[in-house]
Amino acid sequence: MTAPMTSDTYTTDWRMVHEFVCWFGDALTKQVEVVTPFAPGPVTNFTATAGDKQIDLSWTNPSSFSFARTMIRYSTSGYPTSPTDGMLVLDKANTPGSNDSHVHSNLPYGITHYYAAFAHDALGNYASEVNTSAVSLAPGDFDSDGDVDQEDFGIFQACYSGNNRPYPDGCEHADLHTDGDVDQDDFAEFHACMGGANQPPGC
Ligand SMILES: [Ca+2]
Ligand SMILES: [Ca+2]
Repeated sequence: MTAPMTSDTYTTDWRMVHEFVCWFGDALTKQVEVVTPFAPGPVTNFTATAGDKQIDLSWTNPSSFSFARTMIRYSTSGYPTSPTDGMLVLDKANTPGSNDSHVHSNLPYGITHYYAAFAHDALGNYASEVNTSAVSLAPGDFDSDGDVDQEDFGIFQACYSGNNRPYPDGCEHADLHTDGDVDQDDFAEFHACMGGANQPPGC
């Protein structure tokens, strides 16, 4: 018997059934009280880190025993204010107290993304929301100022390692081809994104 979703006192009649067909014997009436469990605590350490047309999200799930999943929603006009506001990023099951992460990808660049995380139990009781935000970057905009210009090219040159050679620490964004080096392939992608100072990126 599955409890109704709404907390209340319910009256149930119980009878025996023979061969799954014929009811027999007296009915036994029982009152069943369905209570609402406490919502889990909110997520903690909710952070958004900007990347190339993506935003990396990470958070820690609450240690509450009733915790079942974390729902993350977003909007580009302001923080979602409820579990039905904004657009869904994910609704992900995990264990209480676990660390979790997600890459929100294929985003338009240069736009602030406002996130709200709602931990909840299996019955849809939501914790208070936790917010974070980040601006998605254009590929090649290494100094995060909205353009791809000579200053970014200077950073690219400092990161240049050559074919099949590992790039220096802190240069992962310059590996536009994401193959472990910063070489001619990455330059081709960088060059396609160059739009000049204070201009929209070309990619
Ligand atoms: Ca730039
Ligand atoms: Ca590369």
